[in-house]
Amino acid sequence: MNKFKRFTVTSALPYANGPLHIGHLAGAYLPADIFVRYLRLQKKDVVYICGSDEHGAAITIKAKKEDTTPQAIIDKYHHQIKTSFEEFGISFDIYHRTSSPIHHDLSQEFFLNLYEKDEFIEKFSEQYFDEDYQQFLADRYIIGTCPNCSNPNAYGDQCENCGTSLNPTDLINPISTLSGKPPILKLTKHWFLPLDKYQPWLEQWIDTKEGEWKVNVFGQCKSWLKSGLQPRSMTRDLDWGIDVPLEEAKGKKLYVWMDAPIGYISATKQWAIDNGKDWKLYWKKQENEADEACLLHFIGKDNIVFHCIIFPSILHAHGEYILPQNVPANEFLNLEGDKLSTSRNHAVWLHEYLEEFPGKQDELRYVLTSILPETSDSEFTWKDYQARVNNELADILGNYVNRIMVLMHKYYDGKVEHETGKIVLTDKSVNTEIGRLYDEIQVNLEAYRFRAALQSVMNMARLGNGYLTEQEPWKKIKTDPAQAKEALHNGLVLMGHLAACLQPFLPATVRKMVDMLNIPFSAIAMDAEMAFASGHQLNKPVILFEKVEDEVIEKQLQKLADKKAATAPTQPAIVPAKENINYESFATMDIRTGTIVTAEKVAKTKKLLKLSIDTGLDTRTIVSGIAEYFEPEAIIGQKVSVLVNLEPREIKGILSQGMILMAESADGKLSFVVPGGEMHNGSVIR
Ligand code: B3M
Ligand code: ZN
Repeated sequence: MNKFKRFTVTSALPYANGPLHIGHLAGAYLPADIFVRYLRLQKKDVVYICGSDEHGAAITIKAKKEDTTPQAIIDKYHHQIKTSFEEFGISFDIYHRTSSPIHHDLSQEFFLNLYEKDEFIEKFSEQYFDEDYQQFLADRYIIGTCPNCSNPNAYGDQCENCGTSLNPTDLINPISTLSGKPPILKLTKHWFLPLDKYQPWLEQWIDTKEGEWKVNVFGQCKSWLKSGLQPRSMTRDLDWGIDVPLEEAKGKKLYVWMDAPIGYISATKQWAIDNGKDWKLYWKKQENEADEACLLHFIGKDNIVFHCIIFPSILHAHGEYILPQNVPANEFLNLEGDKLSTSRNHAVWLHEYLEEFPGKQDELRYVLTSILPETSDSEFTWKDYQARVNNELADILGNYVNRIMVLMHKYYDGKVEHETGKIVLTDKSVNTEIGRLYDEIQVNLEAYRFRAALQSVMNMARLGNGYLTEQEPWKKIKTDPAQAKEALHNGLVLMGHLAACLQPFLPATVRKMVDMLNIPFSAIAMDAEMAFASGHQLNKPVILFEKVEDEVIEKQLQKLADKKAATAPTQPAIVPAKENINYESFATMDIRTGTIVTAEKVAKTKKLLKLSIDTGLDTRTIVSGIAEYFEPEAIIGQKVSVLVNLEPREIKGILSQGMILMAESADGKLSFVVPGGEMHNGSVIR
């Protein structure tokens, strides 16, 4: 990190098809904002880039749903998202949009650059086409049964059930989401990026990142490479997006994942124009490698392949651009025991939070930073929000600041006075501990461990509280006033350090602290000496954090419950009965009781668990699509019913021998089917 003087930091461009929720913040925005604020404190030259992703089926499908135009959708959500980010305090240098002409131009320039180098494979292939709508069916325009896991609602580009990435032609029984009818096949020409050709280069490059990139990111790249990369089409037959700049490609658009990452560059260009900068310094290779910028992409885990494989391939093929130094992707944030879901309205929406909790941005920043899904999925609950605000922000940080400020005013009318002309920290052990915490904060921040870094800052507040309790200036003021004064002065300097270290995390709180201290921001710069001149007058204390009352939390929980009720089907949708079968057919099924002995997630999938089951007959492996509902550790020892004579099937390279019976509720919740009484493994169910 230290070898770089210039940084280009990006956060994933949100699709302008809906508002932001706390999952977005915890994935790609809050960590980046903390990091960028830290870099700025280090006096690095940094540009922090973001903007709306305004192309692709995500936009057009939303437009259709709301019975309006794609343009209306992106205008509506771009402004809403931009405002929410601003109010929340995400400190982008620019929040741009991919519908801008500068972006269209640059994307076409990239395409032509690769085209002229003969990088693309031009291929005619048969693609699905909706005859009623006279439209090719790319990505989310087509659903069908996943060839891998039999999920009947897999998309043309990905099955969300098992995580496999697909081509529309992989789907079994494909259906157009436009007309609801089976599509026909029609010949069409597309331009493919030869990822297979770049594979050796990618392997070499990714290998240099071992140990530097997060394990989850590095591991996912390696496994993609291991299964072998295929050419990927960079063009689409769509009517919304950036025109493919070729005469023979009239009517075709660029694939949204080709243009969106270029959005980082076009946004930088716009920022450079607005601010009299040279954008090339932030993106292009330099004569001297030491002058090159450090490019960092903050994203959620579902975007890893695009930022670590596809976009780097495009940059590499172009040749003039730097590559990402790191891609610190986060895992997912859950909410109250359930996945965040836009369609089910199970979310804490940022614009609603800002409205209902005015002035409490830092409370949310604090709670989310404390639970960032840095290495595994994590969970937001309102009770935890309340506990962290009350017991940590208010009782530790707020309390410390308040004690210092109140006592300084009570005893000295808020005036700092010392015969040496200034006050500095005189307590050696406190001083040493602060130094150690500074190091800890720095090391953790530079390793993208924001949770740990914030903990270290809070430990500084704890240190202060401990010091005050030990010094008891409120007693010493009578017995040893000089000592009392020194203790409070030390405490005041510590408060200055605390403000300095909080800057990347809680900017609004720091503003209030700096106000109380009545000092300029430059006094809490990372390299500033923390001291107060004799005669300095402090301002009156203000309360930093109010406690969150139970009613507030109840209200939020009720709101989530109401939303759930509103989106849930009013009556449980009862699946229609199947046709009758005879007893013989039923009797061919051999169903037994068993016990789950081991359980683990199947790598690269969201929904699959690999189980070993004691069936009474043997202990066998079964792959089951229940990972979203059950933690592997939690179901060991669980009694289950097993169809033991189901033909073995290979799923994700694992031979699955049988099937666990599950009950499924109308809203898709799963539970195990188990006999009521005590049954030994191998008992027959009939
Ligand atoms: N809009 C996907 C997403 O929001 C996409 C990110 C683009 S980053 C260049 O998950
Ligand atoms: Zn699947």
